[in-house]
Amino acid sequence: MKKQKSSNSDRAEIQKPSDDKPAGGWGALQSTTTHLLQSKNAAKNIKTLLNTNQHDGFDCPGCAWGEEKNPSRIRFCENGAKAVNWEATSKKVDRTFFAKYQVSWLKQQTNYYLEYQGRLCEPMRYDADSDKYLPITWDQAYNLIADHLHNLQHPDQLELYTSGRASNEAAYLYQLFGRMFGTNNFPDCSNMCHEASGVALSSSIGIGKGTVTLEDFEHADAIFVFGQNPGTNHPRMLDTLRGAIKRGASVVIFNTLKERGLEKFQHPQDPIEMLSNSSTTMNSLYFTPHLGGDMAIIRGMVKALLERSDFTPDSGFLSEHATGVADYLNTVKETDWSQICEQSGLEQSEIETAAEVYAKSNRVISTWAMGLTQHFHSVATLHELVNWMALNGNIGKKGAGLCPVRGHSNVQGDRTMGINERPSADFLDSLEERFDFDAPRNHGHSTVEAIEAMRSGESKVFIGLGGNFAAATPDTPVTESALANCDLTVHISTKLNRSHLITGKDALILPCLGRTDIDLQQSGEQKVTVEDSFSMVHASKGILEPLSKEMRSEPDIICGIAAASLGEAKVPWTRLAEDYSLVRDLIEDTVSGFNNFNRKIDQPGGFYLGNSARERIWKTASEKLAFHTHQLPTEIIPFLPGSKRSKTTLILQTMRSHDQYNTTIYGMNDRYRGIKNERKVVFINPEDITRLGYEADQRVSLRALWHDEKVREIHGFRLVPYDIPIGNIAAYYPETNPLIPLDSYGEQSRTPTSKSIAVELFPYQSNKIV
Ligand SMILES: Nc1nc2c(c(=O)[nH]1)N[C@H]1C(S)=C(S)[C@@H](COP(=O)(O)OP(=O)(O)OC[C@H]3O[C@@H](n4cnc5c(=O)[nH]c(N)nc54)[C@H](O)[C@@H]3O)O[C@H]1N2
Ligand SMILES: Nc1nc2c(c(=O)[nH]1)N[C@H]1C(S)=C(S)[C@@H](COP(=O)(O)OP(=O)(O)OC[C@H]3O[C@@H](n4cnc5c(=O)[nH]c(N)nc54)[C@H](O)[C@@H]3O)O[C@H]1N2
Ligand SMILES: [Mo]
Repeated sequence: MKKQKSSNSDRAEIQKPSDDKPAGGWGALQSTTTHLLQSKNAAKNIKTLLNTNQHDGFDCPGCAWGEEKNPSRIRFCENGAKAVNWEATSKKVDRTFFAKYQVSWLKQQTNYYLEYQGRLCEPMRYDADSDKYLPITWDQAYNLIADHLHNLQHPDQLELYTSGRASNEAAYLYQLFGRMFGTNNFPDCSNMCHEASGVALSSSIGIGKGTVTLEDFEHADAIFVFGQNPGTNHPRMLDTLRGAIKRGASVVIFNTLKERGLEKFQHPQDPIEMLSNSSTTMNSLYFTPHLGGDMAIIRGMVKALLERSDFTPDSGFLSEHATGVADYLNTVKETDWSQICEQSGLEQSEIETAAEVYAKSNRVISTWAMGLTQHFHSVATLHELVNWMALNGNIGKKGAGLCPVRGHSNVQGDRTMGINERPSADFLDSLEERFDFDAPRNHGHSTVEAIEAMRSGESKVFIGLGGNFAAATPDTPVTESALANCDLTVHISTKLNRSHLITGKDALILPCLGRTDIDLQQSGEQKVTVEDSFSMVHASKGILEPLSKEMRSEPDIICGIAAASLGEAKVPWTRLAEDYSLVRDLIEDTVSGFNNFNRKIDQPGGFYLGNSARERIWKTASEKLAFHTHQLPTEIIPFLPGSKRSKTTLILQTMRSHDQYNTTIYGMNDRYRGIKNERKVVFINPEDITRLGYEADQRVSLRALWHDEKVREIHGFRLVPYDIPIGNIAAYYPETNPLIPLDSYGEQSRTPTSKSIAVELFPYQSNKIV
């Protein structure tokens, strides 16, 4: 029974952070110090931090934001420090650890507990009889994998997952191994992340990457930031935005939540701001639309622009470079303001104000992240965004352009290296020519398709190059049973996580070196390379002595698996593992933009890969920038029968706290949102709490609403009154992943709709499993 609620509105006060401090600043410094000291490895870790993102140091595993040119600056942020610290622990998960615990016991522990136990130190194989992981030698592990692969009826029964921390060298070897084995099954984290950006940008501008460089931010008149939370997820971006604001540029934010980093920011490396305890106000305009409302906002801005007497589209640019413009503008004219306002949740006047900033700015940059990419209509939204930006020629012009802000530090590089279930024919041609084999030409599986294939028994072996597949993917029980259905699961990992506990009939954990570790091979200490959000490729070299001699590098492990399974006749795997510069030679031979690769990575800051759209060369079918025209979606959540919708239906977004890195939980606080020592919270408008008959702080259960009859529920979440639009709620991932149906994914992108989940609340009964 729901509690009848009287007007107890004093309790339903909106959650305020415990202090009103700006993002960054003293709070960040204090938090960095705490994390350093807690790591029990302070001296080592301070040395490590000073080497983050420095020439001859390692690339920060935190995020994919680019590096400023000024070499004297310290180049880490609070959350980068947490990521580095987490990896550089002195705690070991070795055979003694595994001898103590059964897998069924470990399964009961939290994600935080599992990773906190330390670094994986030696290869382990699951033993079903004792329900424990037992040590195995590397050679035995490679041979076991080779045996399983030889037993497959078809190469497409193998799934090769990649998480975006893998270096270019590791990713290149991995895809080469998979394709020589005969499959394009390369599901990756990108399928759950910026896939919609890749799909939309490729079809609009002919390349699936952002067109700006970091320097463009110094010349922009206006920066529009859609659906991202840089204060937590890309803290170094705040520094860039702050610089723009200080020189008078406008920053316009669209975010369903008022994120503190986007409101106020104190720079931890600016002595004046720190001493005077002042901060920079981070935006000129801040709008809080409904989840999934951004396409309507952009449509509204274009409509407002067309209605302004002082704005005319850049007809020179459009006639020379674009197709489909008239169709699109007609559709905009036909779209009613009422639909735009209802869907976006913004007033017409608000959208007009935002459009005015665009009209008055010669150079506009747009940035975005998961708030745009994890919806049903994400590809359509990003097409709309490109159309709007192109209207004034804001692509391929200094100080202007498109900036999808990538997540994992090398997720963009992994795609460049061929981690792609739909590789281009050109890329396969060049592999075939260089290595003399027939590459598979059929499309492989994306993440959702891989889960479906393992679930049905069609795929039998899963190998994960990093990541935490079981926790990061949707419909958790379904994914877990899909993994458990495999004949063999293999995880190449730095830390123990949930995926290792969801074992196939046979299961291996292969411990690898991380970014911070020294990688010593036959030819000496190795470096690897990565590509940031701005297509800058640079080297990364670890500086810490590895915790165990039994850890191997990712390239070494991949070469070991490949040599055991394929032999060395066509590719000298063992030689490649001894000297990564040879891998870079192969990359140079087969991937465009990497001429003189080995030489170019020696220059400080690395080198720019280039971007055709930035040069106004459009590699689309029409060789023009293609305007794609879509109707606004009729529903933010389609496929939900009318009978399942009611006034109690809420739309849930799942997002990151300040103390997590995807499925890695560093701590239980979310400082900027005022949450302490807990993660099971639901951010909700106080009016919704009252309307639905609950009280602030009450614990509730959440049930997903979907077209099938499957029960998807999670229990025991505390209602936190928050400044969030009515009808919209927010909670943390991965605790919420059981609510996302496997077949709830974006049109064309197949990205799970992590920011658009229809749910209803129901009273929590404490006997429910939490
Ligand atoms: N410290 C840290 N850094 C990280 C990560 C991490 O977990 N921790 N993860 C990395 C990865 S892989 C990624 S992909 C990025 C993720 O970076 P973000 O995309 O910033 O991550 P989320 O936490 O998912 O935040 C989504 C933001 O979009 C807003 N939002 C959600 N839906 C909508 C919408 O429909 N419209 C609008 N306008 N806003 C919306 C939310 O309120 C929230 O502020 O960060 C990377 N960096
Ligand atoms: N509900 C919901 N689900 C989401 C999202 C969301 O916003 N909401 N976001 C999605 C997004 S954007 C992404 S990118 C995915 C992330 O999905 P993944 O990339 O699969 O997950 P991570 O949590 O980043 O992976 C963490 C694990 O990687 C391993 N690891 C860390 N460093 C290294 C390394 O250097 N090498 C190797 N081999 N292993 C390493 C560690 O064992 C650690 O446990 O999740 C997606 N899932
Ligand atoms: Mo991501």
